[in-house]
Amino acid sequence: MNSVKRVAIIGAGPSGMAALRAFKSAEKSGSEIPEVVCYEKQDDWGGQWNFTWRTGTDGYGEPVHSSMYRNLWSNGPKEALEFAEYTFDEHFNRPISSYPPREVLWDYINGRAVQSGVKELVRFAHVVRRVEFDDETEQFTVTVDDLREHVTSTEVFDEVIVSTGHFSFPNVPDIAGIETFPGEVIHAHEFRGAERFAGQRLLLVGGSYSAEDIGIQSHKMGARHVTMSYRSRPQGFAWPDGVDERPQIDRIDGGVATFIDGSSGEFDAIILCTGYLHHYPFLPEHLHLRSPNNLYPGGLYRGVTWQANPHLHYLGAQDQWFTFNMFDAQAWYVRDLILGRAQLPSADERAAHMRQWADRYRGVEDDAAAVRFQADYIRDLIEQTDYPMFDLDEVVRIFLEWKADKKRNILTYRDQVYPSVMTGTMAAVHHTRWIDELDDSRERYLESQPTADRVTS
Ligand code: FAD
Ligand code: NA7
Repeated sequence: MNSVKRVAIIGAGPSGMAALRAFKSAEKSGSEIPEVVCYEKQDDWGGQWNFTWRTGTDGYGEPVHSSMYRNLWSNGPKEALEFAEYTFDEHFNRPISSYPPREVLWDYINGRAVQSGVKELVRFAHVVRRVEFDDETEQFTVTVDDLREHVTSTEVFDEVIVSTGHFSFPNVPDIAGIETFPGEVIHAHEFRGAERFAGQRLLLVGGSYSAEDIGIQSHKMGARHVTMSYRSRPQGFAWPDGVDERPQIDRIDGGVATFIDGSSGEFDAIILCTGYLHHYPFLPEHLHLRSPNNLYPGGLYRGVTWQANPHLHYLGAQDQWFTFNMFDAQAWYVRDLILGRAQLPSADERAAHMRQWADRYRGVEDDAAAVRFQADYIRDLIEQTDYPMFDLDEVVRIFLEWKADKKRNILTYRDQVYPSVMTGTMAAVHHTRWIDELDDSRERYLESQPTADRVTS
């Protein structure tokens, strides 16, 4: 019998890549590491950042994973997501702006993973179909389809890390009368670019990041009018002319939507920006996380380890203020549990720890408290491992400045710059304002960028 522990990582997006890097870094520092296999259903890594023009199904007939669109620029400052042990300075060798476009962030994630030499651990175009746990052997059987060779195989693992993300399976509510709408109805998951909505009256359903960003992207690309319909509370930004917010839709009759305040409007297209489902079709119900999109999903000790079966771990399952460096903090901790460097407390102790954090989360009342909650959560993780601690309070400060910049002007916040928490380097002011830039490519972005003082809105 094979005595080396085997670990399966499912998904090679930023979270899975963080797990790969975590194991490599332990190996580099002289630790013996388990046999690690990462299954990725796409041909390349990067998860959401691996852009595809496709919608619906991919070239293998699998559900398209990424919800990103061509013109996406980071929606938060890069200084808040920077890896503590692979900085933007190290990757780009010069200051870049605070809100890079998608391709540039992919380049950064890819750069670190390539530097770690972990590509050979990933089986690309391999989709995980089923994960089962045997209570007697305390091992998982993982069933995988090789999408290129059309071969199904099963392998046995001691630990499974689920890093398949939770912004891929659309939450699609029914809306009274929507079947009578003559125009196009899509979910944000299928939105790839706003050019085709130029001249149109758009109705976006939802009041969070997707509605906000698809709304202003569409405005930038010449939509005639954008209305966003919120369920709980308006986003409350100072929207430019041609963009407004209304409460929830009461009903739709043909091209006309009526809102619950009695107002109505005529629209050409509807985009449902109504969020995503935690959906893990390869997991049986007893291992399957079910949660709304929030900062402390139930059932996960320290936000990562499945309480009912601590050989199963989830990375990146939270709603995300922090992203890449939070995935690192989680990955380093899970790695240390698996290596035995960190001790897993008893089930009762874990439950008490989860209760304490869940109670605290219930007390979170506004965005500032939410950011602090996630910062403290990350601090708690990093304190358990050798991941470099960084100034989380400074990241919180940057997040709050970002929020204030957005309030001041939703169209110029991406022109602002912040200092790196890791290196102190001040970001460069981008050569072109976000609202004027129509070429989002890496090449265009990296054209010479003068460093200048902070842009004022
Ligand atoms: P994902 O990136 O979703 O990666 C999961 C991986 O798992 C994918 O590669 C997928 O192919 C693979 N996979 C799924 N199922 C299987 C299976 N059964 N078998 C094998 N492989 C599988 N974050 C930011 O920091 N800044 C932003 O500006 C930002 N913008 C965003 C915009 C959109 C539209 C969305 C949806 C998200 C955005 N995010 C942003 C958050 C984003 O979720 C994270 O940055 C990050 O991509 C999450 O990484 P992940 O690895 O957890 O999941
Ligand atoms: P979010 O942040 O989960 O938000 C989903 C939004 O959809 C939120 O405003 C919800 O309203 C709204 N929603 C959900 N169901 C309905 C129904 N039935 N009717 C009306 N509105 C509804 O998802 P996003 O896509 O915006 O963002 C996800 C990630 O993608 C994020 O991390 C970004 O980085 C990009 P609520 O406020 O709950 O009342």
